[in-house]
Amino acid sequence: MNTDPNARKAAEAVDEARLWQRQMDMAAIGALPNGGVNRAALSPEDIRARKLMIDWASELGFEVSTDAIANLYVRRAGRNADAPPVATGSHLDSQPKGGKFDGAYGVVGGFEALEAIHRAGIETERPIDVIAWTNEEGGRYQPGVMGSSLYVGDDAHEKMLPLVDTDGIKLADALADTLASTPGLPTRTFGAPMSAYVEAHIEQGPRLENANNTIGVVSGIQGLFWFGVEVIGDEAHAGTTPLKGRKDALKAAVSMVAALEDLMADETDTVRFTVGRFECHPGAPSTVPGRVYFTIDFRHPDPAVIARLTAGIAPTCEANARNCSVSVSPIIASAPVDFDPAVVDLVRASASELGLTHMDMPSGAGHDAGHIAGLCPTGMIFVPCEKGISHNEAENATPADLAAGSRVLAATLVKLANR
Ligand code: HGY
Ligand code: MN
Ligand code: MN
Repeated sequence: MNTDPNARKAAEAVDEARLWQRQMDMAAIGALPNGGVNRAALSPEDIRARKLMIDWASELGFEVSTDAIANLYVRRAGRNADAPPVATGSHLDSQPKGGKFDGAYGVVGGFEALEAIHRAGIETERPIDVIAWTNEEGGRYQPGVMGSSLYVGDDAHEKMLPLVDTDGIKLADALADTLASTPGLPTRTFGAPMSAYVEAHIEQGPRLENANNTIGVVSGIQGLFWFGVEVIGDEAHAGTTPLKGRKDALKAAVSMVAALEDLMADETDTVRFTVGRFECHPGAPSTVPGRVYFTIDFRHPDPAVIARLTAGIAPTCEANARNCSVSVSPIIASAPVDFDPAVVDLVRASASELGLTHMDMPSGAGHDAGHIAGLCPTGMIFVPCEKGISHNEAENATPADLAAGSRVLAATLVKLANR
C-alpha cells in the first residue's frame, strides 16, 4: 500500500473464517429449505437480522444509531468526531426466494472490514460507518432502494407510509414495529453529509467468474425503471358470455406483454426487460378476469435508448388494451450512474496493491450506491458469485472471494478516512 501503510495492515487483519461464520449466521435468519433466504423488509426476520448486527457492534464498542425509515448505522469513531464519515454497507432485506449473499455481503463484509481496521488498532481521521439500508429489494413494499433514496433527499417518506403489502400490512405499522425493536437507539437525520461511500456486493452476473477475476472495480450502474400496469375489464360468466364484446383483462394484458417484448427486442442483448409480478383477479376458473396488475422492470446503460423505450411503454399498452382500460404508473426511475473516478481509482489501486486479479466493469444490478452517488463520491467493489446466479436460492460465493472483497474494502476505507 504505497499510499498508506495502514491500508495494508487493515486488509491483512480481515479474517476469512470470521467473515464466513457471520455470513452463515446472518443466512440462518429467514433461511429457506433450498439454501436461500426470505428476509422481507421490516419483517420479523429483518428485525432479527438488525439485532444480530447490533450485537456484533456492541461487542466491539461501536456506536449504533437509526433513522425515521430504520436505516441502521454502526460507527467506529475517528479522531475528528465532527468530520463527515466515510461509509460502507448495503441491505439485509432479500428477495422472497433470495440468496444468502445479495446485500448481506455488503453489510457483513463491510462490518468485517470495520472490525479488521479496529483490531489492527488503526486510527482514522474520519469516523467510518457500516450501514444496513432499509428495503433495497422492494419485494414487499415498492419502490425498492427506499432507505437510501430517502436518506439522500427523496421527499416521498410521507407518501410511502400508507403503502400496504400483499397481506394488507401497512409499511407504517411494520416500520413502527421495527423501530420499537431497537428501543433507545440514537436517531440520525436524513441527508447528513458523508465524505465517501464504498459498497461491496456480489456481482450477480457471470463476468468476473468467466474472466477468472476476483475483484470487480465498478464504474457505475445502468439505468433502472419500474412501472406498474393496471388493466381493467369486466368480470363475466365464462360459460354464458360470448367472446365477442368481452372485456377480458387477462387477454389484453397478455397481448400488452407480447407487444412490449417486440418493443424491447434488442439483438445486442443489452436491454433488460422483465415482467416479475403478474396478478390476475379474481383468479377464478369460471370468471372472466376483470383486473390484471403487472410490473415492468426495464434497464439499460444508454440514456438515448432509455428515453426512446420508456416513452414507448404506455402507448404500447394502450394500443393493446382491446376494450379494456389501462393505466401505466412509474414506480422507480433511476438514471444511469457513473461512480466517482477518484474512488474507482482507489478501489482499483487497493486491489492491485493486494495482488488481486481485477477488472473494471459496470453494474447490471441496482444498488443503494446508486442513490448515495448523488450525495458524495461513491464506488463499489464486486466479488464473483457462482455462475453469476442471484435472486435465486442457489446463489453462492466462496469464503476466499468474500474475504478478498473485504480486504480491498478495508484498505480503501482507511485511505478514504484519512483523506
Ligand atoms: O434488482 C436489483 O437490481 C437489485 O438486486 N435489487
Ligand atoms: Mn443487492
Ligand atoms: Mn437484489
